[in-house]
Amino acid sequence: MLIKHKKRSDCSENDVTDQSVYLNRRQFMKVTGGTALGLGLGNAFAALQSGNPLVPPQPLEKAFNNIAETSYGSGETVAPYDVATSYNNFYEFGYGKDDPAEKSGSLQTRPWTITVEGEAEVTGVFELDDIIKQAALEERIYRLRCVEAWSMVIPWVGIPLADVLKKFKPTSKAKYVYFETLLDPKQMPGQRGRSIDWPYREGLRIDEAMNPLALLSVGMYGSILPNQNGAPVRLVVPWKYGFKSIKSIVKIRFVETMPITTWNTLAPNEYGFYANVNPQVDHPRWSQKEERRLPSGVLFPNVIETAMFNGYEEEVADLYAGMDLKKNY
Ligand SMILES: Nc1nc2c(c(=O)[nH]1)N[C@H]1C(S)=C(S)[C@@H](COP(=O)(O)O)O[C@H]1N2
Ligand SMILES: [Mo]
Repeated sequence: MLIKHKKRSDCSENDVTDQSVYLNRRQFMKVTGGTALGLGLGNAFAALQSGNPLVPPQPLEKAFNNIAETSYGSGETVAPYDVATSYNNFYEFGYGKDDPAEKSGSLQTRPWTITVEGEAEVTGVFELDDIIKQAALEERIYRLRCVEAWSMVIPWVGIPLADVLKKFKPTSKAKYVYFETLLDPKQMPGQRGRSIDWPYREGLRIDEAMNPLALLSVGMYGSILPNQNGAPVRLVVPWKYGFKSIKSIVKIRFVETMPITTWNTLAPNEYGFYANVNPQVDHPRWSQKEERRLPSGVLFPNVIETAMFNGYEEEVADLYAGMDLKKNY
């Protein structure tokens, strides 16, 4: 436990800062054409924030057609594509922020099946592409707030999780939904280490999973998910800390009792099952009152206040009515 614990903190405090400086520098040089001081810093920052490095480089394998736009996130400044795809947490490929982009290239994401088990009428093994074909894809621009106190805004493409789960007809005993990532140390070098009891596991209470905000994402920036972002299918639960948004899902199990989840098991006093974004409940080793909104670095720290439920209070507060959120963190 202590060893695992230490790795998490290494990554969250030292590495994060160095990497963000590096990213910011790259973005900065791009915007200013290499003459960083040619523009006032304020102008460069404005260009960075409003500029156009938002689109994935084309062609990016196959892009989706017929994605319904929704109003979620209009008015947000979306992270540049190369920030969202080069600063990642995906421990199956290593603990560094750049490991997922560097080491996930060989992950085979097609064909891909999801096994559905447990308290549901419809169970079995399903082709991901069949699930996608039957669904209406939507674009949802969401804030992603990592428990490590950085955040970014990402335009996801996906299916409301409720639409997918309802197809399996969960029974009245299905009080929670449990998710598992692929277990394959051959493709996922980080799984050759044992500091985490692989596969990565996550879960939601059934009413949380059915909330309209919860998304089963199969793409971002109008294209399929890059491997480092959890291809070919991941959760996005924007009112919770990022670790709830499990990547590369191969199993969905409807269960009656609260399932075992990876970070909660590793350090229960630091990472709760609920993991709702909450500026009033600090992590034992750092404050959760603020976050670095990426792109961010030494010149542009871009530190903002963290909002309750990551700003989605109106949509989700009802789920927790009467619960002590300091205890059920
Ligand atoms: N399977 C798996 N899913 C995961 C993780 C992981 O290490 N393994 N990291 C989580 C964490 S801590 C965060 S912040 C988000 C990061 O998503 P992103 O890299 O697409 O921004 O993925 C989450 N999902
Ligand atoms: Mo995270």
